[in-house]
Amino acid sequence: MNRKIALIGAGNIGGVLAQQICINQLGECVLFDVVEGVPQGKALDILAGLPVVRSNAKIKGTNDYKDIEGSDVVIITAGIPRKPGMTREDLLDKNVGVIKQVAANVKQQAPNAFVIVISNPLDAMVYTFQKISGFPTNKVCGMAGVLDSARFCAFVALEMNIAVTDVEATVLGGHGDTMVPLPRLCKVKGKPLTEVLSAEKISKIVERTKKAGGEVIELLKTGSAFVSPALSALTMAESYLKDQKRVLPCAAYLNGEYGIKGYYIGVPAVIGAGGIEKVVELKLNPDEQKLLDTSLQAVKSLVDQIHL
Ligand code: TXD
Repeated sequence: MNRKIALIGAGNIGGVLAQQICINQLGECVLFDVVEGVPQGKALDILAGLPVVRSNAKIKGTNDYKDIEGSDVVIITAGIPRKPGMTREDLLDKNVGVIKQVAANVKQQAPNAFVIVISNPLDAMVYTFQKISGFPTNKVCGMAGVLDSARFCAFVALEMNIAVTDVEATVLGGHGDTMVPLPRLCKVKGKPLTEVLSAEKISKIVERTKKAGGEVIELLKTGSAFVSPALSALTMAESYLKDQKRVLPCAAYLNGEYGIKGYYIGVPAVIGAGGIEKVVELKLNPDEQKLLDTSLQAVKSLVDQIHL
């Protein structure tokens, strides 16, 4: 069955996503942006590279929402990214307006899609999309946890000089300074991280993970991380399209899990053909639960400012 994947926003992340979707032949790709020429130009560039990698994927760049009609998956990166010195929260006003407009159009053209929001401030943008579109909460989620957890794994592997594939880590909470990396549950080939690294080293890795997005921005100066976010969202889309039922940390709607109700926040969840099929509840100790509650307060204060 041919699947259709719409990318709303043809900027840095949208461009890498389009390229990866086509190379991996995940489905037909439609790249949408409000800026004329950019989605068409990126689509043409990718199209021309596909014979080289022997991919028969279809891709189209467009400024017309009609082209995303009937999409199975919609991935949203529309909005503005951070510049050096900015917090994710500084993007709120501008990106709320963008997401409201995107939600109205996605609702009209692709009412059955599984939606992955990437735009920042992430948890508040997912919330906005769901409220405006009225989509079932299990069909709307946000990408942050896969990326934050991957960053955690990458830094552990770097520190220990071992393969990243032998490190398993989870980051919970909102996608901001209050995110909650969980060293207690991080495993290096089955061994708890706390048994293989000193408390001081772990604390440095946790801090670096929390600030990893900012570290990239300070280096790039003109935008934020875009390859790792695209690969993370791709993993989520693939799990949905292929019904892989992978357990992936993502911003999911909570209905009492972790003692939280009515908000989107980062937790591990099963992603399969049913969308967010299940929220996985980890047994947190009191300190970890406290950190998650603090993170929720940060998410709530942003959501409250939107007045939806
Ligand atoms: O983990 C995460 N969730 C993130 C999120 C990790 C990294 C970056 N994260 C956020 O993703 C970042 O803060 C931004 O809010 C988004 C997109 O980042 P990207 O680097 O792709 O930004 P770009 O290159 O500026 O692309 C944004 C595109 C750009 O082409 C605009 O023309 C377009 O969005 N745009 C719109 N498209 C459609 N509709 C509207 N209204 C619109 N407004 C701008």
